[in-house]
Amino acid sequence: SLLSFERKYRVRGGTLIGGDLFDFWIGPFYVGFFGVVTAISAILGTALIFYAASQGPTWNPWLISINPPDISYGLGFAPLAEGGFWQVITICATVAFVSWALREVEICRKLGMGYHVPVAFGVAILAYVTLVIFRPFLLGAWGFGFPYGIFSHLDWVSNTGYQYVNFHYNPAHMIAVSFFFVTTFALALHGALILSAVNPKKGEVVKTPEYEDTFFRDFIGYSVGTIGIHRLGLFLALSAGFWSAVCIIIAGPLYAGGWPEWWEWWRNIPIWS
Ligand code: BCL
Ligand code: UQ2
Repeated sequence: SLLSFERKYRVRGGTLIGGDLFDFWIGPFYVGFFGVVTAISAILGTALIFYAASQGPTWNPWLISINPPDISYGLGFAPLAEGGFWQVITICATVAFVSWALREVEICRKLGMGYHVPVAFGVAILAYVTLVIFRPFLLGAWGFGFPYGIFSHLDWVSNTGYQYVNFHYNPAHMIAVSFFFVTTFALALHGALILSAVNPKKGEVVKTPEYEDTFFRDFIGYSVGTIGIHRLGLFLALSAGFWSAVCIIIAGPLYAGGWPEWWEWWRNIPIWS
């Protein structure tokens, strides 16, 4: 059912395509052209996952795996049972993710808001298409994509990592991992600070944002500010996803050796060599 304030935000317009045709809600959900596209591609993709699984050797959820084609198929289409399912599922997933982002754009436009949410989701989509489309394309075979399975994708990450000897030495992987860690640090600081201000002793009133600023000025001489922490958090999180995409796109297409040896140039700098 509709919350009291929702009615006035259910505004017409802002659609990118389809005009008024899909400009309606089903219960709490905005539909839109891209809602229809997402629904069709997500349902089709999910159905194909179940059908492909039914053709496989197991129903054990940990072991089900829908694999990309053999490398020998290159960038061509493979028969359904030999990686074709993976190819069609990848198309369905990409269409579903992109149309989900565009549906977010339409909702932003209706509400006159910034595009921060779809931009942020766009970075997650970038990481995904880098793994299953851009990198396999640059390497010349869809077979370089990761398999859709719980254990099998873990095996893929491990095998792909060891193919470059020690993936921890991949400089972009270092940056991505560091951004993931700093993101959790920043969110822990922020969550803790907010809760500390809004959970006063019994009988006391909630503390204002000035208290939050003052805490950090007393503590480390600097406060990033209440809007600043949200800008910082978004930057850190998007950087984590962005550098993840970079770390995998360079592994193979740009540099095929082991990552530990990549650092030779650094070890050979005259200052310390
Ligand atoms: Mg590593 C990648 C961390 C050790 C090999 N590694 C990553 C990165 C991340 C990371 C930086 C994965 C996140 C990512 O891409 O997000 N690795 C990491 C850490 C360690 C580590 C912290 C550690 O040791 C402490 N890695 C190692 C070891 C190697 C190794 C040394 C193996 C031996 N690592 C690799 C390889 C890869 C990584 C190989 C990668 O390929 C991967 C990477 O960078 O990929 C880009 C990005 C986010 C996504 C891709 C998610 C996209 C989501 C989509 C758009 C939406 C999904 C919707 C969903 C289907 C809907 C469901 C509906 C719900 C049910 C409602
Ligand atoms: C802050 C602030 C908030 C916050 C946090 C800080 C009042 C409610 C967490 C403190 C954050 C700083 C100093 C940045 C730390 C830097 C990194 C890279 C983690 O000042 O303003 O708003 O939530």
